[in-house]
Amino acid sequence: MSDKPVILVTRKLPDAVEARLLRDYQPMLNPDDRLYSTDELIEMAAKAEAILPCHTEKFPADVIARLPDNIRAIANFSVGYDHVDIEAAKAKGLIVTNTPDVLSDATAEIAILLMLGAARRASEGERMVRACEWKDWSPSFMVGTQVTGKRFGVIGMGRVGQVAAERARGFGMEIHYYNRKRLAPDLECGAIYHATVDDLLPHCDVLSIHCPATKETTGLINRERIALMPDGSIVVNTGRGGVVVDADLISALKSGKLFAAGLDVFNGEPDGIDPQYRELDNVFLLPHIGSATFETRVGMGFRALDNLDAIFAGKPPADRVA
Ligand code: 8YV
Repeated sequence: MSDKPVILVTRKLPDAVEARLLRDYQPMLNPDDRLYSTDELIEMAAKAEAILPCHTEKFPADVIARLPDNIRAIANFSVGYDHVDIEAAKAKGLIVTNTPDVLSDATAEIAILLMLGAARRASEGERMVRACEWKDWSPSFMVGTQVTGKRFGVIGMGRVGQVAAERARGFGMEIHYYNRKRLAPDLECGAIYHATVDDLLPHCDVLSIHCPATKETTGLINRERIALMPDGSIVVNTGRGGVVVDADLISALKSGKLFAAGLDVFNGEPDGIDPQYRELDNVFLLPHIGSATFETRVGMGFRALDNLDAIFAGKPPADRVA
């Protein structure tokens, strides 16, 4: 019998990642990529020493409490770890890691796609062409708003926020940001810092949300804060749906206070997203694909494995969050 650690891998991962898992561990793979129930997870965890989950598997306090004691670590295949109750994990002595850096470029690309899609009415136009409803052209046809030279506001100037800002600079946009801590000048690259979200919002022609979902950021973008944004501005969200109050965003999109929104993440995703989003013309919607590139998915898997390698070598993993 092999003495390699047994790892419960909850979803189908890229071939290169599974090959490395098979070389260095005894992985419990999920070739059919079936979404496991919590009971199944707990049952399978009885045979494993660590779990390598995605954000699709939830570990609130009661699930953490039910994990068998043989589980030493949760090595997430995600940068966000709001699906894990970190305090409960710490209390149980679990090591929890995430996968930062490797998905910053891919997620920033999607933020820019959402910005452009929202500003230039891409969803509406695409649907029109597909439905054979494009009948005419006129100077007032499908007119959107230009982002070049406008202001790009970032909430959460971490790794993804910084890359998104860099890409937005390519459109001659002026960068404004809010972050819990002001960045050093070499990372700021001339971006204008605002000490509070409320101070930032009046300067955002485009607001791009990159902060994690925490108790503090839940419902951050609500009616009162949207009111602080310039009329006709745009909201982009590649962070987490929970940062936005859907009813308030939808009402601002309906009233015209906001020109449009570009959203990759949602409260209640995938099945429970607010159905009103589907009815609005001025939203550009994507199904949580911020990190969905071949390169990045391999990078995320390798990063999760680097963390597991460290843990099983008795060393501190680089990306420990608990
Ligand atoms: C991932 C993400 O695809 O890494 C994150 O936090 O939101 C996504 O880009 C997903 O979480 C994988 O588990």
